[in-house]
Amino acid sequence: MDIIEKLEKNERLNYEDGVALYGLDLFTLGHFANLQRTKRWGKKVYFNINRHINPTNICKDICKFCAFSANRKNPNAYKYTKEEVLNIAKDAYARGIKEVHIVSAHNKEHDLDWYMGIFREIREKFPSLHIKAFTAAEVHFMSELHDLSYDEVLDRMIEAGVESMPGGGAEIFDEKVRAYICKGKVSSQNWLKIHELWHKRGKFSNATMLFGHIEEREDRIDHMLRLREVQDKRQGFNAFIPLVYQRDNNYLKVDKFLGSTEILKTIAISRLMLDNIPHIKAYWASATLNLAMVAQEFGADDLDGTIEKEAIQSAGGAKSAQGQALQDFLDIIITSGFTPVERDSLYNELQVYEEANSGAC
Ligand code: V47
Repeated sequence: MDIIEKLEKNERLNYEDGVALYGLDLFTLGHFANLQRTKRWGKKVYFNINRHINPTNICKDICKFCAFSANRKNPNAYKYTKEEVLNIAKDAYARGIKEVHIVSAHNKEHDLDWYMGIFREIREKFPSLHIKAFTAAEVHFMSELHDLSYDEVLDRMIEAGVESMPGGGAEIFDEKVRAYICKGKVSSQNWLKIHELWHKRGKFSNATMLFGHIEEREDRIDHMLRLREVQDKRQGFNAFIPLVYQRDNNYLKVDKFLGSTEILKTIAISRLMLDNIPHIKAYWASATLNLAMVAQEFGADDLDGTIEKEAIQSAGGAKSAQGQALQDFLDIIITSGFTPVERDSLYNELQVYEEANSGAC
């Protein structure tokens, strides 16, 4: 059966199909990805009102692609105090922010107790603020630092009030590429295992993929399929987030950068390959806001959120440092023909913004 026939019959796609999808033209891919997106979500596009907090950029690991961590190209090392993190959360809460997304570099001066103390205090003082925190790479780092099993670290997170896990640290699962771009970081197998253990506890998480550097198209399909296999077991991934590689201020030499077509194709293909992950996020901070708007036509149904302060993509050159003002965000979504839906961190709908109440023209 050829690939178009499989798409028309809505059959599950295998590795060879995934690679073959890249051979289709963008509009054919967009047509099929949009059918799937529309079948599930119609014209709705999800976002939340969130605040990213990155307590330190001092990291024991040296990932070649990372411009966020302090190094020779980024001499501005910082380390927040516990009070500083709590004040950011307090201020966010007072302004109606619903989620804090807390991820950090791997720094042994900020140990597990330090973070758990912060999470516990946020939980006690601001009980309606959802805590999305600790990537699988951080769980791995903490397990090595304290000689704890992954189970023990995850249980401590839950006990301290962490409600969901972000999808960072996945990068690219192919072992050869991974060894080149982020040697020493959590292995692919362990990244997947940590999320599986989290899902076993009835908890939800996200999954990212860093693309547009030295990986091949085949590696992206392999990455998606490894996630699909885990997802088949417990449906614990809420969203897949393809992160477009930002090229500035780092140690990964890449001559050829992705154009919009390849980015949109990859988003559309992820919608088609990941038939069991409900949400595909066009992360505007890495894809740019305008391309994220177009990506809504190519399978994406989620835009992350207003973010407020973005430190990782912007360190690599993205124009995302100040986040998005809510009204601007709503207006651009509505004028691009979609219905913004504010969601909570677990995708429960909080408010549907129809044109009438947005102020867009
Ligand atoms: O894991 C680092 C990536 C990730 C660069 O779960 C880079 O909802 C592009 O995971 N170019 C952290 N990307 C961000 C992340 C995330 C973001 C938004 C939402 C969620 C979620 C998760 O940023 C890292 C790494 O893959 N990253 N450097 C770079 N130069």
